[in-house]
Amino acid sequence: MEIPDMASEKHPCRPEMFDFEGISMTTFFTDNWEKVKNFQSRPDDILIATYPKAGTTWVSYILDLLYFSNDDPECQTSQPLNMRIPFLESCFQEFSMVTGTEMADSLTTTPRLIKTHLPVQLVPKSFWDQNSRIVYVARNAKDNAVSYFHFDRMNMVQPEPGDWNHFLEKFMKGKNVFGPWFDHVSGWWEKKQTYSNLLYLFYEDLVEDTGREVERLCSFLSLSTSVEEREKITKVVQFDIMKQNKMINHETIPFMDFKISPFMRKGKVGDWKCHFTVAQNEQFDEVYKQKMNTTLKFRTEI
Ligand code: PPS
Repeated sequence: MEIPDMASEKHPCRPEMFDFEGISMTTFFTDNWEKVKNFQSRPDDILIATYPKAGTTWVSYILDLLYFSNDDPECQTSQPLNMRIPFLESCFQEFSMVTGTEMADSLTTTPRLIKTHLPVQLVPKSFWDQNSRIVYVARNAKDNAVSYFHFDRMNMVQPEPGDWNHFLEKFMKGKNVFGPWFDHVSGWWEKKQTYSNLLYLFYEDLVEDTGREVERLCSFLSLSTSVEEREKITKVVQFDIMKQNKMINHETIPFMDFKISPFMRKGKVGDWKCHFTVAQNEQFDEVYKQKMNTTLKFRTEI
């Protein structure tokens, strides 16, 4: 099957958004919904859950290395990460890609690492029933919004973002694919209070001290990875090295246009300062105060 060339800024195939269970979605994440909803998790599965652009790929790669670098180093240099870690709700069949559920069902690894951007209330029930382990990664709203804006510019299967001001308005209203950032990060934070198999990580902590966060992951997952191995992993998951790694940097994905923006773009905390005007920042802070009535605290600079 021929893969359509999606690398054009004004591509007619950019999807419409619609309301799905109270969340803005595109058909790429709802077309396979019955199978997603009824997905059978296993007790040893590890679900990597994030709002888009919060550090999914980073933590996915760290987990992949922690579990599989000794068993199958060849796989890591020959198979893109997105072929090894299924994106549960994804359904890009028109690009000859198997659905996330099919890929997860056919995974032979133990554990299975599975990625999702679903808000907590839409996660398939079996993950809770099986008491699967979950790693959630959250990123401060301002940097998350900037990263999402550039992603929507370069990813032709995302809705057209418009200009930065338009996108930011949409972000504040929670009208992005996978819904409001505010509800996503706080919904998962609330869940953590009652579900002990959930580790809640912050992108800013990963940038500040990657090695410490790798150690935190090992401790949560009861992994006895040696200090040497952890140090090795910490080195290869640094931004500049990951950016050069074709198996990780998403270069193999047909609908992303790297001429517009790379997937591994800046990898910084505080890049929002290069995008927000003073007025936008004040308005954003006001909206943030209204929507974030929670104990959850983020750092917008480190
Ligand atoms: S996605 O599409 O939702 O899976 O994207 P996701 O992987 O969650 O987020 C992409 C952003 O994470 C940055 N990133 C990193 N930053 C620092 N260090 C490392 N190693 C790293 N790996 C990925 C990536 O650059 C995107 O952020 P921005 O701000 O756009 O650069």
